[in-house]
Amino acid sequence: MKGKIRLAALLLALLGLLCACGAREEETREQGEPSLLLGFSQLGSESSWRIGNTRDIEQKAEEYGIGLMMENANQKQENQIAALRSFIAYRVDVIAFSPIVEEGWDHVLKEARQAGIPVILVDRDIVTEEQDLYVCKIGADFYQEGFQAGEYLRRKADTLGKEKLRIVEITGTEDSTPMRQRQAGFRDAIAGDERLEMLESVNGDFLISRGAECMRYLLEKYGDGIDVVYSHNDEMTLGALPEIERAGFVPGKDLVIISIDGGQKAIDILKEGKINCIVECTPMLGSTLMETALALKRGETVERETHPVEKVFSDEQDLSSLPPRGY
Ligand code: GYE
Repeated sequence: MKGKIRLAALLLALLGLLCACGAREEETREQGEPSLLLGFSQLGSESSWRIGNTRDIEQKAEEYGIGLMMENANQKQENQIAALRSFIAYRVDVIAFSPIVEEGWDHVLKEARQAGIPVILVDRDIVTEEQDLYVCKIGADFYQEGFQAGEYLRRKADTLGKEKLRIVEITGTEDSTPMRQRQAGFRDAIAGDERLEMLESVNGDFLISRGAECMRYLLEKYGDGIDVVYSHNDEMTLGALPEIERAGFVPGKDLVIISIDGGQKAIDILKEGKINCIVECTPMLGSTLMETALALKRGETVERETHPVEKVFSDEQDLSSLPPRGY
């Protein structure tokens, strides 16, 4: 008798589970939007940009009524790949991720394609021969950011009336899209300008601590022979500034400081005159991500690339009325 009761209970539980799964498929929200489960692999928490990006995605998922499975990879590609595999196993409706580096994604993205789960690249890009491994990319035009940084420096050289400006570069994570493209854009913008000479490029991995280490190394090597610091993000700039002051130089005056991101802390320092130019890179990609995921769920086609509009803030402008940055 007991065996029969247990079997009946098991069958009931199984039936309930099947109904629930079926329910997730058919469940729709009041506005008639389909229910949607989004798996998002975030690469880490290395900067205020990244933390702002994570917060924005969480907030917008809530606003749009989208189920969000967020995994933080703590700067490790293998953790991102494991997260993507878990999203596939869970059969999420859409996968999105911010690839820490550009190479090494084909295998796991082929598994997502095999499972019929669309993939959205957020913030950064990948390099692949198979363009159908992802549906679209939402994020900044990093080449343009680098180009704008170079354009600013050419204007600054005019203002300073200098015949020679010697530049050091502190780059972001090796082989990441922002590192490769911010470097390329900057070099293309200054190419042919005899006044502007690249001394050396060192990798600071988008981290405050590494930005400080890089600046210490460069100051020990070049001393007062550095005229410009081009840093790929605010965190590394914030690490470099105290080292410049410790060496007896005034950032923003003895050395031109150019940064990228535009978080509140760096903007405040720009207003103080210790940074000369910040190229904006907004982390607020959540709304576009949610709208794109919902469009895919509805079976609509979406733009292949979506770039946010971004500004340049510098000592050429009156920044007193700049609203709070939110990251
Ligand atoms: O510039 C930096 C973050 O991928 C645009 O990554 C992002 C970059 C950003 O660590 O602060």
